[in-house]
Amino acid sequence: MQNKKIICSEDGLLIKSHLFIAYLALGLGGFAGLLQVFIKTGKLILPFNISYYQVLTVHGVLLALVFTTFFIFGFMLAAVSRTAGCFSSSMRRIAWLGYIIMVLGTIMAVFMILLNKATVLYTFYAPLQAHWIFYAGLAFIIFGSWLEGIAIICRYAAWKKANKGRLSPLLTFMAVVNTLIWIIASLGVAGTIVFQLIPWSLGWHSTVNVVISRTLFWYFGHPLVYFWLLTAYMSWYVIIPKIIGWKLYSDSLARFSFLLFLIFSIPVGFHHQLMEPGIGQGWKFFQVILTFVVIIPSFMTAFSMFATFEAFGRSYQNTGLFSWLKKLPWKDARFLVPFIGMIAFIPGGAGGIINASSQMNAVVHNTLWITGHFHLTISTTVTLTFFGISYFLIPHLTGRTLTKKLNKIAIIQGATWAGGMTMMSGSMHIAGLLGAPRRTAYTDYGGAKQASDWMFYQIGQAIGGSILFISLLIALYLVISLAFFAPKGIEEFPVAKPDVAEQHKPLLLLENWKLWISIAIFVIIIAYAIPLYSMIQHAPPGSSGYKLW
Ligand code: HAS
Repeated sequence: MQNKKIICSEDGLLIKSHLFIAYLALGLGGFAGLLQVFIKTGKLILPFNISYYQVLTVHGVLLALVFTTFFIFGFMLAAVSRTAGCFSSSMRRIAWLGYIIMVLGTIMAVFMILLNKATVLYTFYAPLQAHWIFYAGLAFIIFGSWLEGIAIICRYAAWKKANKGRLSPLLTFMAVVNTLIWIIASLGVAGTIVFQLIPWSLGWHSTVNVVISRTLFWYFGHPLVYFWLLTAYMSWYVIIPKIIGWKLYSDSLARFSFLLFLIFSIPVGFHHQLMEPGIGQGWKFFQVILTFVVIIPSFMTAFSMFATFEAFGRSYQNTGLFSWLKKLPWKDARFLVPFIGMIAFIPGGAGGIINASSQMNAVVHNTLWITGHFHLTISTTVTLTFFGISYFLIPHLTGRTLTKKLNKIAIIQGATWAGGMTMMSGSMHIAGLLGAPRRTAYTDYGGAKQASDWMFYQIGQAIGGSILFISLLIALYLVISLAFFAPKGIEEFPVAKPDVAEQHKPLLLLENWKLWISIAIFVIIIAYAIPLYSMIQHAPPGSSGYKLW
């Protein structure tokens, strides 16, 4: 009889294929990152006229877009399969088709970057222009991911049909919310790619409406960061409590915080455009307020995690203010590595609040501070959580175990990542406050003194970046060992259960999708309809009739 707690092998193959591309992208993209920090010190000049910007594009696209999307869909498929049961063969076929389209799109995009025909960074802002194959590749990645999203939603619907009147498993519910955020948000970037950038790149139009394309990008770009974050939160809410030997803090709180993300994570893209012309101040201010609203579910998550850890520690009769901390399983990498990510999110989140604070944004925007911010959030909080997940998920799928020795190596991996990132991201934050610009290989516009101050921190970045690269190699060693060489055995996919005695049954209202999706769309329309209309109306002279170009 099949053990219900083990993901079935057909789903396993699909999930492993996702993780394979994710880690391949992480290795190559991480190597590009190492090159970057050295180019910035002025000590490294690449052969064959390879520019800093080309390497930066490889780094950004492979890490921010490819690593994350493949890992997240792989993990969400795993989470759904583990908690709602195996995918049917037709659902799995849809997901495989999506995967193949995504891989094809990745090859197209990366190939064009390597040919230096798409050196446009990961945000591919117009008027930087790439070859149309690069844009088509990105469109393929998005389209493929939608198919995978459909498979997830279908599995959820099948579970609901078979379990009428019951609340779905929490991890499956969370995967559905994250998928919805992804689909609604990526409509924006798909829109600019298909209707603006591809026709412009093919030469069908000689101009492009830059404000609209950037707005559609950021309509997608900010929920994109929550798509990354919610995957980490899935693990924090449901997996980490089980790893420490405890239970869910509150099923309804977790669901409600995810629904708040569904409603508020999308209509906030203007906070990336606060310094841009072409958008009314009032609309920017409105989206700044919404940005502060979307911070609330992160506070709910922080509260929930603290409560989980404290309740667990105190169950050992620890009465001291912090003595309960000693009881946490510090020697278990599946806990410690994501925990370091949680700690990093305290300054990372605070940095985000500074960025969002309208006038403060004027100080930090376009400086290395922002690069420091996202290396704390996506590259530490989220990535370390992904490592923590991989350290049980890969052996779970390959029928191997995380041995004591591998666990120790994983702890070293987390610690070196923390050390390297503290140096690199810390240097970026400080250099940014001193005015060092972001997305720039080298500049001395602040004068010689300024440039030498920045250089001090560039060296800090280079040392931190090198430690990080070593940590990345250790992570890849672990991934390969767990996939192919670790001893055979059964590694648990931990899923915490709610403590039914202690809490009320979560309301079915939390799964009233018509209600939540309608509210989300309503808020998006309020935040975006008038500003977009005005961008089309007031398109710059020389634009064509439709004013998209
Ligand atoms: Fe951000 C720019 C605002 C979160 C990623 N952000 C970026 C960019 C990226 C990025 C990639 O308003 C650059 C894009 C580019 O290329 O231009 N960000 C925010 C705000 C938040 C935020 C308000 N960002 C993230 C997350 C990211 C991410 C998450 C990736 C995963 N960000 C901005 C703004 C800009 C920006 C502006 C544009 C700047 C500009 O000018 O261009 C918030 O969501 C943050 C809320 C988070 C918290 C922290 C809660 C803490 C928790 C941990 C608890 C710890 C525990 C440990 C439990 C309030 C949940 C327990 C400890 C014990 C001791 C027991």
